[in-house]
Amino acid sequence: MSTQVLYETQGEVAHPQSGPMASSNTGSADETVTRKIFCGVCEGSCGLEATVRGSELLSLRPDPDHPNTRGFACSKGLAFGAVRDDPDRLLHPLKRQADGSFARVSWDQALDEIGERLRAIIAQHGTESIGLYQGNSVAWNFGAFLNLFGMAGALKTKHLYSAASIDINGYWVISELLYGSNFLNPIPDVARTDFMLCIGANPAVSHGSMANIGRFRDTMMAVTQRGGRVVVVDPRRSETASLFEHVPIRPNGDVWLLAALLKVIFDEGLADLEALREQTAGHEILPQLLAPLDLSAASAAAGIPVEQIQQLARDFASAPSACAYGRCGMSIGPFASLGKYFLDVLNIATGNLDRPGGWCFGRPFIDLETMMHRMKSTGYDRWRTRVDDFPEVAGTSPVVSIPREIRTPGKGQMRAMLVIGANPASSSPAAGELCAAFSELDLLISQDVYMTETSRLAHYILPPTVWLEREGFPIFTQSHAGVPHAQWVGPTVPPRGEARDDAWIMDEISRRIGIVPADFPGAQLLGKLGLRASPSFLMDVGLRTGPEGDWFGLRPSGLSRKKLMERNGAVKLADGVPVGVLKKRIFTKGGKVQLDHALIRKEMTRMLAFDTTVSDEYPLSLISLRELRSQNTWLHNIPKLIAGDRVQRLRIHPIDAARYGIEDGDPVEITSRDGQISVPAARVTDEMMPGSVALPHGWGHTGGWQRAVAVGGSGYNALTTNRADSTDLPSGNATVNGIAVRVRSLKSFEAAA
Ligand SMILES: Nc1nc2c(c(=O)[nH]1)N[C@H]1C(S)=C(S)[C@@H](COP(=O)(O)OP(=O)(O)OC[C@H]3O[C@@H](n4cnc5c(=O)[nH]c(N)nc54)[C@H](O)[C@@H]3O)O[C@H]1N2
Ligand SMILES: Nc1nc2c(c(=O)[nH]1)N[C@H]1C(S)=C(S)[C@@H](COP(=O)(O)OP(=O)(O)OC[C@H]3O[C@@H](n4cnc5c(=O)[nH]c(N)nc54)[C@H](O)[C@@H]3O)O[C@H]1N2
Ligand code: SF4
Ligand SMILES: [Mo]
Repeated sequence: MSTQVLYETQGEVAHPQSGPMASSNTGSADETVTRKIFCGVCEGSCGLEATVRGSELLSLRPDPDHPNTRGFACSKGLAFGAVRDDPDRLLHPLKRQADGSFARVSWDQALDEIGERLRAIIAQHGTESIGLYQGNSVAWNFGAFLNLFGMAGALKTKHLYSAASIDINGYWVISELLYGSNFLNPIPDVARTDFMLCIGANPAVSHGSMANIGRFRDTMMAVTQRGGRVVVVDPRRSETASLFEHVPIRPNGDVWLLAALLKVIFDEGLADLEALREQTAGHEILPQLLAPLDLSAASAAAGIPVEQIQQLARDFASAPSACAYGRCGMSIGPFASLGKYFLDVLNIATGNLDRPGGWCFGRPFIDLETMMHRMKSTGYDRWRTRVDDFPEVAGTSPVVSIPREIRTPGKGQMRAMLVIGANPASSSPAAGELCAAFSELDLLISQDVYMTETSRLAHYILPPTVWLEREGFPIFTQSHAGVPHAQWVGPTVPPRGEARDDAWIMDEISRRIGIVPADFPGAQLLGKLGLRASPSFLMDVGLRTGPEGDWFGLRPSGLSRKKLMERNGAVKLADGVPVGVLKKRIFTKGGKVQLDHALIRKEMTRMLAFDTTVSDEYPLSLISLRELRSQNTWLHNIPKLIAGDRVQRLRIHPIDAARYGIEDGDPVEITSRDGQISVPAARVTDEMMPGSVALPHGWGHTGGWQRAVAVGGSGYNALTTNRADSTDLPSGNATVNGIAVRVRSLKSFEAAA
């Protein structure tokens, strides 16, 4: 039966075989046009100006008129043309041959064969044997995002995995408990705050995560310029910490610090009880929860003197406005969920929730939080995973479980996996074990721009468009923008080669296994009748019937996809984040933040019993480090981004370097309980807190990205574990931070060789 698409998507019309280029963003062959777009590499979502002639991208520059980023963009976004035009980019579907090499095949052949193999697996083992893996890049492709959750829903598989479970699952859990939705996450109102406490985040390099504060670094600088304070808590004097007051902390000590700050606040009567009564339910739990905490034990675990913790608590509580913000440094350790709970409680208990300069809810232009809540696509612990008994988080299972889900026989054993825009062979814990398990699957498919450490293991590699080549709106960051705005753009340039939108690829695979990649009531039935709603149709309806929408003409000043796509640039919705919207935004009983949960009490007990002593065998604590010109495991193939003497370096304090016989520049061996790697060079620097060492993740490439392979290095995640009991238990989020290691110099071995 031929299928009718209710509404044309740019993604679909942009494919050469399925119609002419009908995009408002693409110029004709000889015309030079400049389009205002946004970058789809990281959560900065920076406004860019692209100059295009035909299919040629002439330049990318920061957009000075973008309401949020106001003329800022980083080297990665500006260099992205080189990714689009990378000679190593995959431009045709590839199929693995018997000898392990890959051969080019047509889309029809790849998709038909994949369909056939999936149907056979489903016939034998059921749809619950099919796995899906969502990588970071899916967060910049609304069509892929919707189709992915749609496919998982239609297949009724629990094998939906997300890179979020090596990143932010703890945040999803706490947001569900406190505010009633995984995806309703307050952001720091940096632009108006008097005091910013920045814990385990390095926005001067990362440009922010779960907080899309345009010109993040400058906005933080402005806090101190107007007489406020910024305190950065980090084991390393990071690029951000070096600009402000720095409080060094032992890796994974944050949960102790945050609990201790709250204890001081309650013990000294500094809590805003009125705010707690007005905005929350169950706040009585807090003093009880904190009673057994011993400040000196917390101080030892965090490596911060008691007096300093007390002073910080008093200063934060007495600031006219304050926000505590935390990111990766406190979300990829063993108490990520409890730490995030305390972070939010610190904001709430000091009267800073939903107040100017505090911890605020953003203003998305498409209210996805409400849409997803209504469709019940958010939640926590509605079911448990088969092997490890992890609670589900937003419909996903944690990546740590993948090898066990592949290897444990029984109903629901995973047999096939579609990996979309992820490189788990490098980014996931115990990466070596994951690769071995992947090779045991009946079918592994990878949608990736490159032949990466992961896609080279696949039976089929399917080449996606990059963000410059497809329609988009900032689906993931629109709720987190410091300056709320709306933007929706068509493809800037046509796809290279045979690259296709990830969403299209998923849709084609879905068709071949007889499902509609949609998870709303009636979607499968409508699909059988030949009706499929495209992601852009669904999102447009969401926009038009939402708070900023045009209500199909009833509110002429409102927004629609068409209006936004016709406009060259983003629309500013407000000067800053809204305040006083708590009751309107949250989904919990009585519009109150729910603070009392059995889970939190249990986690507190676990934390108090946790062994924080340093082992003699593995005396150092390894943390991850992000660099300006990397993006997790990719972008190392771009000459401009890898220029200079860039190699993977282990940072170590001079005291530790002397103790372990390491000199600046030495190659080093790093050993953990779970693995051993060597990295090209040490950087001896007092920016590290003694006892901790830092290493960028996502290096040590194999596969077809030749320059990336040539720069060497090793995968950080050979040192990490996927043991279920090593995770942040409530969320199953992997612990890849604060890994106990020992190090030694390899210089003498090199010299001898
Ligand atoms: N240039 C660049 N930008 C990126 C990325 C990238 O790879 N490169 N990745 C993107 C992604 S996926 C994300 S999630 C965001 C992350 O955004 P951020 O979290 O802001 O970035 P990180 O560099 O991971 O910052 C974590 C900081 O925590 C510190 N830290 C490590 N361990 C601890 C600890 O136990 N406690 C405390 N308090 N601090 C600790 C580290 O030293 C580091 O400075 O960045 C995004 N932006
Ligand atoms: N040790 C350690 N491990 C970590 C972290 C850490 O700090 N330390 N950080 C964690 C974090 S925060 C994250 S978010 C994860 C990231 O985990 P992943 O998502 O697995 O890693 P990325 O490197 O972001 O992978 C992106 C992949 O998508 C491909 N790609 C780019 N654009 C597109 C596209 O449009 N479509 C498709 N189909 N593919 C595309 C790239 O080529 C690349 O292979 O890693 C986690 N792992
Ligand atoms: S900060 Fe992120 S979004 Fe902004 S230009 Fe750089 S890579 Fe792109
Ligand atoms: Mo991330």
